[in-house]
Amino acid sequence: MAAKTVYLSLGSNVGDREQMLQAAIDLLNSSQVRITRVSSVYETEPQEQRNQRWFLNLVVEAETDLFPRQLLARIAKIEQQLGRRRVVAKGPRTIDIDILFYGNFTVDTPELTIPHPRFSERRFVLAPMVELAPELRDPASRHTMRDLLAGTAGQGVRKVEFRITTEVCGPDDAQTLP
Ligand code: PH2
Ligand code: MG
Ligand code: MG
Repeated sequence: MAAKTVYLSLGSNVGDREQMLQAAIDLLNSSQVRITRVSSVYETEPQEQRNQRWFLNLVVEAETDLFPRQLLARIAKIEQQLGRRRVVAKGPRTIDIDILFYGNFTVDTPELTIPHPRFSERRFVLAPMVELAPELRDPASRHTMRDLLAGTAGQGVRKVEFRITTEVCGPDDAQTLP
């Protein structure tokens, strides 16, 4: 099977949030998940479960040969390595890695739903997504990321200076982000 382009949402609101995002990206970037681009880092108001610390969020674009369930298993392992404990649903976490898109595919099983079921309501997902792929269309609704972002005004989201450093895998060779 040809490699698929995937978009993942990362978030942290416990401990050293920058360091958690950096560590998660370092663990993700491997022969089977090749990170191609990383958005800016955003500090974001907690959604849904609102009484908790603000998050740092970003989105990565990657190429992968893994099937969706294999990718999910890889992600669960990384979350565990970084000390994730499932205590409160949607509550504080050292790291959360969610699959937003997997090529143009949709997946709907008890373990996994792609596109992510709540991405279109979340400015903390759409602001970094628009940076990477403004014209990408949700394979279900066919709306672009840019159009969906406009529907989430009012949720606190601001870009922060912190920059992730990673080996990004270009079409031919690897390069280091500035
Ligand atoms: N994740 C949630 C619930 N709420 N809010 C923000 N700002 N960022 C998140 O990553 C987040 C959230 C459940 O995964
Ligand atoms: Mg999540
Ligand atoms: Mg999750």
